[in-house]
Amino acid sequence: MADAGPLRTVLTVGRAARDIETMKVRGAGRLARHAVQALHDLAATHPGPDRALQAELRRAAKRLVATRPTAVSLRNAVEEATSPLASRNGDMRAAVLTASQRFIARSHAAVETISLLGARLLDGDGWVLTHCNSACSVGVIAKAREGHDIRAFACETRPRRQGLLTAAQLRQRRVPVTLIVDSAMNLVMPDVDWVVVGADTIAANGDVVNKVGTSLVALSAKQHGVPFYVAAETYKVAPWARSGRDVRIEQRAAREVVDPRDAPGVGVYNPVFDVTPARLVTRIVTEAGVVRPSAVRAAAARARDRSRRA
Ligand code: RI2
Repeated sequence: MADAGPLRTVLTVGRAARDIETMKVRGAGRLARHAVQALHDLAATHPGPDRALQAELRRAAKRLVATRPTAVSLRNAVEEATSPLASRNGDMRAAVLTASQRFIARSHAAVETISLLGARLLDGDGWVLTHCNSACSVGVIAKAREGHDIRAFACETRPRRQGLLTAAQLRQRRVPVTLIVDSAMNLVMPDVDWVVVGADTIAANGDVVNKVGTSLVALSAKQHGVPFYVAAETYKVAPWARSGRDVRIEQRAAREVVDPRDAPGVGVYNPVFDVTPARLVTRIVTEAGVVRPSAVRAAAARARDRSRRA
C-alpha cells in the first residue's frame, strides 16, 4: 500500500488498479500515491532489460490512469513518476524509483502544509461544514481545532457515504462532529462559519471538480455569505482544462445508488463529481500558498518548478 511502512509487500499494477476501481483505495491524493507506489514496485522488481521495463511501465501507466477518469491527481502523478521514460540519458530504472519516491514524499508533505495554511483561515471558534472525505479538509479542520473551539458538520455524501469516514476521522482527531444528510446542508448553513472541501481536479480557470453535491454546498454558502474554501494539492490542477466543462465526469454503477430489485425498470444516473464554478470559490488552499481561483494555475506551475529544482 502506498502509505505502508518498509515491510510492506510488493504492490502489483493489477492489484493497485483494482483497489482504485473498486474504491478500496480512494481520495484523490491517496489513489495517486497508490498508483505511483505500484509503478515504483514494478521498476524495483522487473527482471528484464530496460527496454522491456520501459514498455511495461508505459502499459502500467495507461492502465492506472484509466481507473478513475476524473481525478487528474492520478494522471499528473503517473506522468511525474514515469517522466524519466522520455529521457535517453542515465539509469532509467533508478530515475523512475527516485521520481516515484519523491512524488509520494511531496504528496504527504503537501497535505501537512495545506493543513497549516488552511487552519489559519478558520480564525476563531465556530462551525465548519465539509462534504465527502478529503484528507486535505480533515487536516485543515483538525489543525484549526488545535487553536480554537471548532465544530464540524459532515455531509453524509450519497451514494457511498464517505461522510461517515470523515466523521470517524474527525472524531479520532478530537473534533466534535455532527453528521447530516446531504439535503440538510442548506438548513444548517446559517449556523456555519466556513466551508472546507477537497478537490479531485481543478481547471485552469479555478473551477473545482469535487464529489457530486459540492456545487450545491457552494451555492448555499454563497447564499448565506459563508466563505467557501477548497483544500487541494497543486497536482490536482489540470492546466489543459480551460474550465470544468473540459473535465470528464466519472459515472459509476447504478447499484451504488439503489439495489436494482428495489427499483425495477427505473433508470439511474450516478455521476460521481460535479463542477463548482470558480466564482463561488473564496480561496484555494494549496501547498504553494492560499490563492484566488484565478491564480491556481500559476501556483501549480510554481510548485512544479520548485520540485524540479529540488
Ligand atoms: P483528498 C475524493 O474522491 C473526494 O471527492 C474528495 O473531496 C477528493 O477525493 C479529494 O480527497 P473519491 O475518491 O485527496 O471519494 O483531499 O471519489 O483526500
